[in-house]
Amino acid sequence: MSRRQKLVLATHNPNKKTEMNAVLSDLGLDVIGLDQYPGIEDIPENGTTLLENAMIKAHTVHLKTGLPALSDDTGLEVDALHGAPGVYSARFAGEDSTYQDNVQKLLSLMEGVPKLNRTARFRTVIALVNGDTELWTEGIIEGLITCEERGTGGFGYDPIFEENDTKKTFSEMNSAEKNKISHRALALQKMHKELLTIFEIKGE
Ligand code: ITT
Repeated sequence: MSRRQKLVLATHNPNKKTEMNAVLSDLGLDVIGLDQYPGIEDIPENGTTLLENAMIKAHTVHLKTGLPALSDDTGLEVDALHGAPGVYSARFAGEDSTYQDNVQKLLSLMEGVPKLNRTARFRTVIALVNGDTELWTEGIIEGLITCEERGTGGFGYDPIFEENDTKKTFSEMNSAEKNKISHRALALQKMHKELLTIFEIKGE
């Protein structure tokens, strides 16, 4: 049996889980997914901010597992749409919408919008809940909404988000490239430092 300290990732999204694991792998923790807790079904995200939703997910999973729980809530904020879809990114095109439905809805709302006004950002809030400990970090990356999908990697809105420095969409990057600079990676890098202290992990 593993004697490593356990950390449970409070997400049902397998893409997020893979990206979170990539940044956390060097901590030496036993990182567990919700697949090991089939009793925990979709958690209602009825908050009005990313932070509220991240806290709801981390608290729910901590309560049900008794383990330190790490959650992620992410939104794409498009300036021409006054910050939409934001906290509603997962269900932008409706309650059961697919990634493709959401991408198509966004592209059609942005039809005719000039490049100058296609600015957008991904924002991720990562929350950790364990007993009395409750903390969160944020990561933001700026870019533009493209006029059509580009690339094959990633998930969600990745094919239509062109990152400012590289001019590549997240779907045109391989996973190592995305995991170095993404909103999620930035939030996780900050959380990584907190985890070192909380779990009393000795750095090199
Ligand atoms: P959990 O709540 O179980 O973690 P979720 O997919 O419902 O998973 P969110 O509530 O945070 O996650 O929804 C955010 C949506 O934003 C998600 O469904 C994707 O469409 C999109 N998204 C999140 N991270 C993304 C990323 O790194 N690249 C592209 N799109 C992303």
